[in-house]
Parts: sequence; structure tokens; C-alpha cells
Amino acid sequence: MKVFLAFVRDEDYYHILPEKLNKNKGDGRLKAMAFPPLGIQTLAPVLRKHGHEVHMFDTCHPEMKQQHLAQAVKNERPDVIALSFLSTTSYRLLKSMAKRLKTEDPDIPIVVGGPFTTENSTHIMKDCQYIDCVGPGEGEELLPDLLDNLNDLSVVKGLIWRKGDEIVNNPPRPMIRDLDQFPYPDRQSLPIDYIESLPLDIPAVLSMDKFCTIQTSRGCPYKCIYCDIPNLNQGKWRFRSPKHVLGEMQELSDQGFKSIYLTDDHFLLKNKRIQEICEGIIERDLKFKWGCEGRVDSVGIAMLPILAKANCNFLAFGVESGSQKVLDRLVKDQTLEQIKFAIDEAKRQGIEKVHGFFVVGSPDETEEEILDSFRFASTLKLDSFGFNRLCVYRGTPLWEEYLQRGLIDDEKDWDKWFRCSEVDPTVLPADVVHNARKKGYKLLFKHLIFHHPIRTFKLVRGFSRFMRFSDVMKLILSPFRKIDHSATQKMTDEELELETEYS
Ligand code: B12
Repeated sequence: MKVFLAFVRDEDYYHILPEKLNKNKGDGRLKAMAFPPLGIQTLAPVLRKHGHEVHMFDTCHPEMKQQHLAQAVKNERPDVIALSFLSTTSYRLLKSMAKRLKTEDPDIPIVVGGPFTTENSTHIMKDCQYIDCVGPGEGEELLPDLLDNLNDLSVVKGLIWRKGDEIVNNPPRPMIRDLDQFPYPDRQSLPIDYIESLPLDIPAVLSMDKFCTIQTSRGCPYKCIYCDIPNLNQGKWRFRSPKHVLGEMQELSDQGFKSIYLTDDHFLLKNKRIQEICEGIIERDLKFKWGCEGRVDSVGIAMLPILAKANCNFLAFGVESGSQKVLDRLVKDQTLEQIKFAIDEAKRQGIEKVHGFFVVGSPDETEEEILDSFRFASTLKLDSFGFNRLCVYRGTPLWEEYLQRGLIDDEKDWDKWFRCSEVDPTVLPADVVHNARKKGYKLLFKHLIFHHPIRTFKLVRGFSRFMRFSDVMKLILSPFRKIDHSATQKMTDEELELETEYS
């Protein structure tokens, strides 16, 4: 079969490098500041192993937009079009793409997948007639099974498909047990070199090193109310063996990748595994630096010495708040003491960059507690930090709570996401949160400039090496921008046109 495998990307989450930095080495590859589409990179070699011909597309590429894919469909008439997207923020773009490709050739089946799809599969089928079927959950087994049974979709476990006007939910497909059975993701076919950057809506280049992502485990057993990872993985944490992971890391080192980010939801679990992976990186003298994420109360904190020795130069923690009351309300199940210890330990053991994720605008949080988070951050040895306004997504415990409290309507709001300040009366109003955040950033920047001038200078110099000065200033001043109330439901032209059709 000929399969088109396309990643529909959120327009806010990538930047094509300006001409002068995008010198074409004659290899036709484009440099983009974006996280690679690991989902389709993972699925492509699996389908090829089943004998299928796979063409990959990433809509961040200027020649892989809707019109280009439609033209390719016309020219090459694939047997199946498989569309992948991440989150609610790119669902409208996905619908618009499906409409365009279905209009181009109504006979070619369109199947859709990805995290948001897994949470909302039946809703998507009811909402978008241009999609023929959806494959919730992991695609490594479902997609080849679908391609083998296009004439009888009823046998494809987990699939949701159309039988005339009826939407059929096939019996669920069990989660994959052995993650070691699959070939390594394809990071060569897409003519795009992804550049190491902070995933922000402002182009924050960290280095010009050849960058990619790798997933060595799936899931997280904790129950933070704003996260849908446990729901996506049925509360389980599954992992690939160190041998399988090191085989892939060897390949990446051989392919010249100098910077790797683990998209694991929680890497710092199972010390023996961390030990073996790090020892393998050291023994094989693999030439890349890497980053990962984990919890401050992880057993893996004890493994920080060998992580640092194995070139782990970036560690991100979900700190979330400087108020124990707010941490408990978020069911973070961690203490302020654990946060301080983990970050101090990471710096003491030589992790070059430690990043703290914070949220503001949480339920029952006071203005003073928002400022406490910034004051707390100023006492921590963090190299970088982000203070995001808490949002609620379908599939999270907070969404279920808001349904029970009658704050949102599942039927009407399933494809939306909200800042909690917009829907929850126990959260401070949006402009109060925004102003408290501005005040907090001022406090934190002042503290850093006067108490840690070298660390601050290093941070700014780090960015300005590859970024225009105007972008560095935009990045630093971004928290002080005017609040944009409509940020959570903005639409592009295609989406607007599509919206009129769907409303
Ligand atoms: C890395 C990551 C990012 C990166 C971007 C990654 C990228 N490629 O662009 C960055 C940091 C930029 C990011 C940003 C955001 N993210 Co994010 N992100 C993730 C994370 C941690 C890992 C994704 C990943 O690499 N998975 C590994 C690959 C292999 O898995 P996969 O893509 O899911 O593909 C598998 C299956 O889904 C399936 N599949 C995929 N495509 C297809 C297609 C078909 C046809 C089929 C059958 C199957 C299939 O098979 C694949 C192999 O098993 C996930 C958490 C998670 N575990 O999913 C959150 C996650 C997807 N992000 C989330 C959110 C909310 C966001 C933001 C909106 C946050 C924000 N406010 O800024 C933005 C929006 C970005 C966007 N839409 O592009 C939420 C989505 C929730 C939701 N209900 O929509 C998640 C689930 C995190 C969470 N805690 O809830 N994110």
C-alpha cells in the first residue's frame, strides 16, 4: 500500500530559521525550530516493515502545506491518508486539512490519530465528516492492522469507523506490552533539520546543534489534576529496555545528532534502568548531550551523578507552585522541601541547565500565593523557568471536576481548552492573574540581575548567540505583554471558513 503519513502542526509551535541561518547545504534540507514529529517518525518504519510505501509530511515545511498535500494526493493517489496531530490546539487545523484532502479525492480513506484523538475519538467522528476512521491510542499495531483489513474494518481492534451513517466502535485494543519490538523512528526522510529550541511561541534557539527527540518510556503513575497522561496510558508506566534504548541512541550518535530531548512523561523512575542507560552512553562514548523530565520526589534523584556523567545537560521539573496549599490542590503529591532538594542536588551533581515548570491561576490560589511561587523560584538554583497560566484539557481530572461542578459542558466544549481563570470562580480573574504574574516576573528578574548577574548574563547570552536582539527582548518581555483574553480559542482563516461550515 502507498500511505501518506502527515503531522499537522500547531502554527504557534514552530519557526523556520531566517534565510541567513538557513544556508542550504545543497541537501535540500530546511532548518526549523520545532520539536520533531516523533509520532509519525515512529509509525513510518513500522509500516515499511509491513511492506508499505510511506511518504511523510510535516506541515511546518513551507512546501508541505494543505495545497501541497492536496496536489500530492492528486499526483500520487495514495491508498490511505494517515493524519497525526498532538493536541486540542491543532484540532481545527486538522479538520481543515481533512476537508481539503477529502475534497481532492473522496475515495481515499482518511484515518486520524494522536493524543487528542485518543481522548476524543467518537466526538471527532461525529464532528468531522471528512474523517473516515480514527485510531485511538498507540498506532504501531493498529495502523498496520487497518492497512491489512481495509475491506473489513470490523476486525481492526480499537478502530472507530463509519458504516454508512452509523459510527462503529470496535472492541478496544490492549496497550502494547513489549515496546522493544519496533524499529527505531525514521529521522531522515523528512527534509527538515530540527534545531534545538525552547518550545515557546517565541523563537528561543538554544543551539544550532542537530536536534531530535526520543521516547524511552510511556506514561506516568501520578495524578496531577491538570494532566491527561495517566488517562492516555491507563495509569501505567511502560518502558523500553536499556539495550533497545541504547541501540537507538547509538544510531542517533552515528547520524550526527548532538542534542537529544527525551519526551518521556517521567524518565526518573526505575534506577537500575537509568543506571544501565547512562553507563551505556558513557561506555559507548556517545557524542550528544541530552535532556529529560521527571518529578522532584523521584527515586531517580539518586541517579543524578551518573546522569551528569552521561552528558545529561538539561533536566526539567514540574515545580508548579511555591505554596504547599496549591501543590496539594493540584494533587502534585510533592513538598516544597523535595523541590528545593531535587534542584540543589541536580546543580550540585553538575546538571548544566535545570528548568522549572510553574503554573499560575490555580483553583483557590490567592494573589499572594502567586507571588510566593516567584519568591520561591528566586530561592531555587534554576537556570530557566516558565510560569504558564493553568489550562484545563479534556481527559484530565480537572475537566471531570469542572463537569461535576457544572462549569463546562462536555458535549459543547469537548474540543476546547480553557484557562482556569476563565471558567472557575475559585480562580482569580484572568487580569488579576496576569498582573500578579507580571509583578512576579519583575520581582524574579530583579532578584536574578542583582543576586545572580553571571547566571542571568549566561542565560541572555545563551539566547542572543542565535537569536535577533529583538527576539531576545520579545522573549524577556513576553510576560509583560498585554493580556490576550481570546488566546485559547484563536482561529486561522481556513479554520474560520471551516467554522462557518460546522456552525
Ligand atoms: C513533546 C510534547 C510537546 C512538544 C511538541 C511536540 C511536537 N512534536 O510538536 C511541545 C513542547 C512543543 C508541546 C507543546 C504543547 N503541548 Co504537548 N506534549 C508533548 C508530549 C510530552 C510528548 C509527545 C510525543 O513526543 N509523544 C511520542 C510519540 C511517539 O507519540 P504520539 O505523537 O502520541 O504518537 C503515538 C500515538 O499517539 C499514535 N499516533 C500518532 N499519530 C497517529 C496517527 C494515526 C493515523 C494513528 C492510527 C495513530 C497515531 O501512534 C504513535 C506511536 O504510538 C505529550 C505527552 C504524551 N505523552 O503524549 C504532550 C501533549 C500532547 N501536549 C499537550 C499540550 C496540551 C500541549 C500544548 C497545548 C501546551 C501549551 N499550552 O502550550 C502545546 C501545543 C503544541 C501543539 N499542538 O503542537 C497535551 C495534549 C492534551 C490534549 N488533550 O490536547 C499532552 C498530552 C500533555 C499533557 N500533559 O496532557 N508538546
